[in-house]
Amino acid sequence: MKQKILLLLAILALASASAVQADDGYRLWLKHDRITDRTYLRECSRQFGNVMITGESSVLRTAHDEFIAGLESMTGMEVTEVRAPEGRGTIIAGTFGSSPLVASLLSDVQPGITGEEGYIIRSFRQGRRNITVVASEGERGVLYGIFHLLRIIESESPLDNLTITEKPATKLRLLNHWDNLDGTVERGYAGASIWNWHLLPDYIHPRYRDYARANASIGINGTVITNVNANALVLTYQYLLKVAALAEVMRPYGIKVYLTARFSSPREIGGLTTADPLDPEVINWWKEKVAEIYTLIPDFGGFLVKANSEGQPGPQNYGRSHADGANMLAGAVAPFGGVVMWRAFVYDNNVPVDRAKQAYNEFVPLDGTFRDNVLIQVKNGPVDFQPREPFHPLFGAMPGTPLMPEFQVTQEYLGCATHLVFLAPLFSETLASDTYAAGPGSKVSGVIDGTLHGYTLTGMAGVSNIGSERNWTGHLFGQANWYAFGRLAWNPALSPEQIASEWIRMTITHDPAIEEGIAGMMLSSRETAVNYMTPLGLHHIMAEGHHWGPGPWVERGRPDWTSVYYHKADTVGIGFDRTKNGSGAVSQYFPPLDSIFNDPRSCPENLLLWFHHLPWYHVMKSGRTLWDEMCIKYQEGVDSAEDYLTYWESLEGKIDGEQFGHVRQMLSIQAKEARWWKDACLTYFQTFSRMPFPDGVEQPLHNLEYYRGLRFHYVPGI
Ligand code: GCW
Repeated sequence: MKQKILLLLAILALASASAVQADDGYRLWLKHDRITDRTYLRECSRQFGNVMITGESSVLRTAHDEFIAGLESMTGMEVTEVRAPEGRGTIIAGTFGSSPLVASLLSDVQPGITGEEGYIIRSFRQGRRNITVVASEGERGVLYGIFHLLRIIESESPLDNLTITEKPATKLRLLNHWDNLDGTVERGYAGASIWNWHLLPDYIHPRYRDYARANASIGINGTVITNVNANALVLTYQYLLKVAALAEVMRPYGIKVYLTARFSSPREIGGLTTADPLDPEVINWWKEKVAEIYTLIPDFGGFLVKANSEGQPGPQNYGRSHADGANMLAGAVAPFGGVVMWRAFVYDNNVPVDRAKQAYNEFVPLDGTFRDNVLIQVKNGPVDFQPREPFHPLFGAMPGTPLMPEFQVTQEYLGCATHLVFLAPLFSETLASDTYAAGPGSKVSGVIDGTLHGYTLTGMAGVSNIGSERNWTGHLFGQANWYAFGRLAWNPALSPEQIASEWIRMTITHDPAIEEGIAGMMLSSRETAVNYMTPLGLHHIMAEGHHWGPGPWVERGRPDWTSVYYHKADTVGIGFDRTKNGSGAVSQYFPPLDSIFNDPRSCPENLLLWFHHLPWYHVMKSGRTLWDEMCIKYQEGVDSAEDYLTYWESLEGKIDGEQFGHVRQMLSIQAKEARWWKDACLTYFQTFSRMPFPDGVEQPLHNLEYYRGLRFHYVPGI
């Protein structure tokens, strides 16, 4: 009897071990599931049976551990660690400086080709041996090369004759966390902050390491761990110890920690009576504070600052300029190699005629006056992370100052974490925009990577969508946006198609037909969201405060926080006149863009109402009236959202059950909310156009009063 029970238990244990692990999303794109294709497995063992990853530094040790763990998990192989190439296949990784073997195998590589972070992966035969080399001038480069190789294996791509040379386009590839010290996350929709400030520095949650690892795997090399609406407390010794503990976890993954600096800190925690950046005591306070930080965190990255914007303190409180403020902080971090990222998202308390113009007006006159270690961090568009904006006119307009773009990975204006909106197309649209700053072909990406104006300091920031939910981002597809940000910060020229394909293969499936179907959904999803939220250049018409859901009727409060300020609908027409006869914002763009945007006939229709106030009867390229076109766009958005759900339902049983169920529910919410957006916006705008809905546009489910009367409590993210 006892034996029988033991046997049964053993069988049960075996059965559960071999059952497919339901995918709760925690492992992100680093699932490293066992590869089933036998030919591929044989190839792996031919190439990588022996491993020689040398080097004593913590980053190289990480590269070593990651490769072996990843390979063993994907192939089941037991690798042998060797001191010289052996057997059929050996992988050799290291820096040119620390591994004489690497240097001799790649003796043709000129210094500077990889830099500290780039890498070369080459595979070739040496006699009867297969050799794969992963090499860089810097240890981080080796780590990134190892993650690249793991990505190749994970997506079961060919392993022979690899000749890969990669070098990141930007130096600072950073996540920005809008995480507060009380554990909430501003515009965060994936649960509480991942930083447990209460338990730090003594308790190191395993998530911190997994976070660092995920970031390193896509080339992110820094993280600003606190909200730009900053709390001075984080600069106190008590909190700096906590920050230092986090920095320690990040270090082996090549990730530096940065903090947001509240400009009034000298007053709030320093006992001074002023925070005037030209005051000697203030200057000295920051110098000492910075020295204290570097004692605790020798590789501290620097500060990100939001000043004189939305109520944050700043140098203008003392009659000083943004440059005075930035340069003072930059002076404090300069001796330690730190940087200051000063945000251009500024607008003051005097409501401007056109908020879209303000950053340009304030910053262009300061061009060339910032210290070398200052970057100006500019949102991708001139208003605020809308589903579609033109690129920010500052790009190209500050040749003497490094600019780094800030993208929003968290979906503040794109359905929070509930809507599937793949953001690579949005990011790429900005990066590929031609600024014409130095003639045609002066793309935003060329500003950012420094080639256009010769910036030596370059970077890209993404406002994180990460929280403490098990799957990190709330929506499984939110992970794809984190992934896309990292990949584009590394290489802004990567296509959204390629990024989607990599992500799907590592996260969901290798089945080519399903991959194609899911990619189709992802790649169209941004346009779908634009259609059901803000088609034809509409913007900022979402609900007040939480920004979730439609609110085109919002008209109370500070004018440039209302919707009516932006859409300006009236019985004649709709749209914000930013032409030369209007606010003149078009003139902030270089010729010929200014004229292209200025004329409704040449202005791209997807930005039409951004730049023009046009009559409801305005004839569009399709031959329809503006009103009809707008209605049809809204309907298209709803139809596509419904198609996504239908398509996803066809995947039942073909992909992981937990992924399937999770996304199915999210898509069903999205389809419902897409209709809500359409119905609310169209019933509202119809009160101005007084025109009927054209054929093919479904009647709204409710009347305008119903939509206006909806109230929501405790929407996350504020
Ligand atoms: O988009 C707005 C957000 C604020 C945010 C601000 C900013 C952190 O609604 O929540 O504050 O932009 O970027 O500073």
